[in-house]
Amino acid sequence: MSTPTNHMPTAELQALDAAHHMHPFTTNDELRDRGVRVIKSGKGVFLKDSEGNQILDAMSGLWCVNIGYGRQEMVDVASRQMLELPFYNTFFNTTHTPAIELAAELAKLAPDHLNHVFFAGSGSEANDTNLRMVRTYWAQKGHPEKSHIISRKNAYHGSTMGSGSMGGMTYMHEQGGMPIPGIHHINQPDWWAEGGDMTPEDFGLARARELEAKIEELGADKVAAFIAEPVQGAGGVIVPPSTYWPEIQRICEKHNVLIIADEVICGFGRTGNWFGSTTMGIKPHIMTIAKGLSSGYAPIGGSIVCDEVAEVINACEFNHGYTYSGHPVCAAVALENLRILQEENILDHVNNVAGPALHAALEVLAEHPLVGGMNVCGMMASLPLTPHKETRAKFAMEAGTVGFMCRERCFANDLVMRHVGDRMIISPPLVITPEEIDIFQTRAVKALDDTYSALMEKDMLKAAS
Ligand code: PXG
Repeated sequence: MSTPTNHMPTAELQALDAAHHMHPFTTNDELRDRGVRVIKSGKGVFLKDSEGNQILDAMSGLWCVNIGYGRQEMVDVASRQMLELPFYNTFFNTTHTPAIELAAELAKLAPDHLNHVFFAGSGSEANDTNLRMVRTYWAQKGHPEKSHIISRKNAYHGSTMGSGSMGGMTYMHEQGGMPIPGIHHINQPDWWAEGGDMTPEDFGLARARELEAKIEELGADKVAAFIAEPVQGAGGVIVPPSTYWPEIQRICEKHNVLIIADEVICGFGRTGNWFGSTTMGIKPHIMTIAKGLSSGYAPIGGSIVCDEVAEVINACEFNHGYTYSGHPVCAAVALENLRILQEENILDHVNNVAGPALHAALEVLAEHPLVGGMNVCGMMASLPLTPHKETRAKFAMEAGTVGFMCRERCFANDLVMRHVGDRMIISPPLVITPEEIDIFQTRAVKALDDTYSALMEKDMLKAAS
């Protein structure tokens, strides 16, 4: 078999999948019993499954297909590059044109002081690079003890030992010996769930000042870096209050702590600028990139590094790298993606067309009796579900039960919305049109109505005491 066969009956594909394929973040036995959904193709913002359903993908795959599915230009570039040079490494005094051009293009697009790129195959790998790079930076400067990293609870930075440890997902830490030593987590700026009676502004300041308290507890001479997503994605699209990031920036500058902005979701137009750091007013030393860098057409990630850190790292041998660092096919595909984003003015589309239309649709959805508000930044959003709008109450049953019910009803209505706990997540391809946003709204209302009816029927619309 030279190419995957696309015409086996669904049941056979499901049986083969269950027999041989171990899915990430999945209880595979349960999935086998439920039957996996087989996705066959994609065009624009729509997916087609093996039963022929046309599903609107309001998650861009996994927050990544920014330019939409099915772009012929991406295919052409990949095939040309595969013929010309499918692989060569960048380890031993060699380089190649796609890696050179992509690094230069990223330096042009990134904020002024960020001019150097270390490539990886994914966001997780890039964050492992960052962990070693900031520690090496301080060690080279004569401060090897300045090695601790501060991150946040409920952050997502990847699934490898380093990135998973920097992430703040406790259910990940429970398996396999994470977090590794030297990583600390402070609370997240989630006003909706944790702000209580405070104003968002006061809450934002209070949460930022937890960073200062943690730095003082550890000693500023021990803290290498603070890592955070400009807007938390996998944690539930948590848009920080306006006071949060300016205070974080002040604290990091005061205590000489590097800032790693994890732009894996926020980068490449998702928040309306090239990078979420610009949207949030952050001046990072390193930005983690992946996902939207290639719109998911090829696996590639990296770290965009500031002049100051690069100068120190470039002066030593940094014993780190991946076979596929700067992979020529992936780099060529990423370059083509950046060309499309620029030539088709997709950021203007986000800011003037799709963003406002999505905002309007979310305002309608936020009126639904099951929805307790909305968190939105550009083209990423979440709708927290609640049994009681006024008090932002949680449900009486285990967190995620209602979110999961809603996700299943979205799928049944040919819509992909992911759930994080009891929040519904929206992060569609940036190229989505207002007409497609109307379809999204109609299907989302139907899914919310269906969830609401099911909750009423089962007497589950109860708040936790
Ligand atoms: N940083 C951030 C901010 C991410 O969102 C990573 C790093 C890791 O990237 P890789 O390419 O190694 O996966 C991510 C990935 C979800 C979900 O369910 C989110 C991610 C990955 C898988 C699932 O929301 N984000």
